Amino acid sequence: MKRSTVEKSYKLAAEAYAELGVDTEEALKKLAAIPISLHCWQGDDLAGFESGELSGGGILATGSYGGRARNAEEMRADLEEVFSLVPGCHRVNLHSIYAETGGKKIPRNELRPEHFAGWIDWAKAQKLHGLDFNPTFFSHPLAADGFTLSHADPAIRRFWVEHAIACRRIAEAMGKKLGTPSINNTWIPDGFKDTPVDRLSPRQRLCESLDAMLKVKLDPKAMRDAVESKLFGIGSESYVVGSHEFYLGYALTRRILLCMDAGHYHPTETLADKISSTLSFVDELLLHISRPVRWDSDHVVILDDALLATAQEIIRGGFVSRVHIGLDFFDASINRIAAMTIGLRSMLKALLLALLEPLAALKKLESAGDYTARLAMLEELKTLPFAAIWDHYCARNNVPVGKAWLEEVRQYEKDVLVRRNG
Ligand code: RNT
Ligand code: ZN
Repeated sequence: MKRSTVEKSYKLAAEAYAELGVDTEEALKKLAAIPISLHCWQGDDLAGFESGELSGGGILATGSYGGRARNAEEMRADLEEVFSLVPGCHRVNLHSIYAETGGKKIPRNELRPEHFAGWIDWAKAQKLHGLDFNPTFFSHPLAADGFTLSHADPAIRRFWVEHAIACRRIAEAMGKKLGTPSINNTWIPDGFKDTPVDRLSPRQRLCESLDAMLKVKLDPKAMRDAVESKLFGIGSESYVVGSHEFYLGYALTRRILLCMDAGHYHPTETLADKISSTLSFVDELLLHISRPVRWDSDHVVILDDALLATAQEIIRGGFVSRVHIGLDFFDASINRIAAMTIGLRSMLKALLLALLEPLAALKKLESAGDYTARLAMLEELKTLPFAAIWDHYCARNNVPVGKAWLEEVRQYEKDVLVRRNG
């Protein structure tokens, strides 16, 4: 689209919003201040650099699209490409399996910040908003029987507690070097395929392990802990140790962050409704924005009703400073750069749509009991000229407007991705 068309459309659209009392410039300013944490693992289908098999907890990338990143250089180049197609300043979310160990096999409980120096230097050079982190409790021989921090064997538990502590220190180093707290998120695959008899003991062991992990006091300005629950996984259909209730209680009593993943609840539950409930008690949340299709399928995030409702809750509730937004999906059946770009752009569109609501007016209607007008307004808002505001935001951030980003991805695919074999 011609730049002059984008600007003309923006002017008209801004007038339409202004009629409702919405200041589009204000909305764009607010949007620019919301960083999204882009998960690196869409870039390589969660393979990591340890040369191990992906396994555990039913997380599985399906598809065989060519060109996945095979090492840190390739992954960083791909991420740079994504960020060149998306407006704003964002974060990257790493797992411990993305350590750079110079070809040496470092046991996970011995990982150190130096193994992430390449990532930290890159994040600084790229002027990223920051880095986030995750210990990796899957794709490992000591996780092969489906238990890690809640394992009945104390030696295996100990190994994973040491890994957890090692990762917390790495997150702290990231946060210190980059000047923004790194959120270190703990998700474990632990659970039973079939009906357990003793549901309590694994949870007691998990609690002890987490307490041992948190005993090491680190600088909250540099790192924060989050815990992520799950309902079930492949191989843990009947029982998951780290359930929602377990971690809600844990996060509350230990004053750490609760991580909620959109795919980790019963299919008719919505993440959106959980935000104000949990924030009534926990200080901060980490969200894993995903798209469950019939199950926790981790499809690429798109601008659907669920995403919009989540964004609306964050904005309407005034929760921007207490909600950390991370993406979590992995689809190996399409171009991975496109997958990340679609996910990031969709998240930003949802936030912008939410920021463009005439919130005070809507609240007024609600408190006056005028539910007729509330419904009417919410429906009218859906067809306001949102696209013109979004296009203008992309143009002024010097990223492609509309579908033009896809041409750049196609070019990158031709120049870079097809040369990768595997
Ligand atoms: C798995 C969780 C978890 C992972 C990542 C890779 O069900 O959603 O967040 O997707 O840690
Ligand atoms: Zn998740």
